[in-house]
Amino acid sequence: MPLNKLRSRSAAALVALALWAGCQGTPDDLSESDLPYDIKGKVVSVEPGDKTVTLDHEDIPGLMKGMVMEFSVQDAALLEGLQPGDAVEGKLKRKAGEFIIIELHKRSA
Ligand SMILES: [Cu+2]
Repeated sequence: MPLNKLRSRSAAALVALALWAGCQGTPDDLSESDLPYDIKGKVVSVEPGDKTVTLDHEDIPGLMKGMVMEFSVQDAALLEGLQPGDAVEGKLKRKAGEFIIIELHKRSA
């Protein structure tokens, strides 16, 4: 129940953000945030309370080399069931100069 509440609240926030971006965003901002990157790596640590995950990620072509770094996730639910050491893959967007993970799941080894 509290989780559902949280989800609908962040969904509402996303809609508000999307509306705002539609009104205020320059074409440059839109192309930045519309382009998702594939990401592959290994979970180093998971912080659902902060909606962040630290990944040891592989090279992301056109974006960055492989490294260990912390990412924000769009929804804490994306982190459910993930543990340090899990091999994962997902999608990453750039939003307002920040990286945000919009999809993340375990890779079938
Ligand atoms: Cu990185």
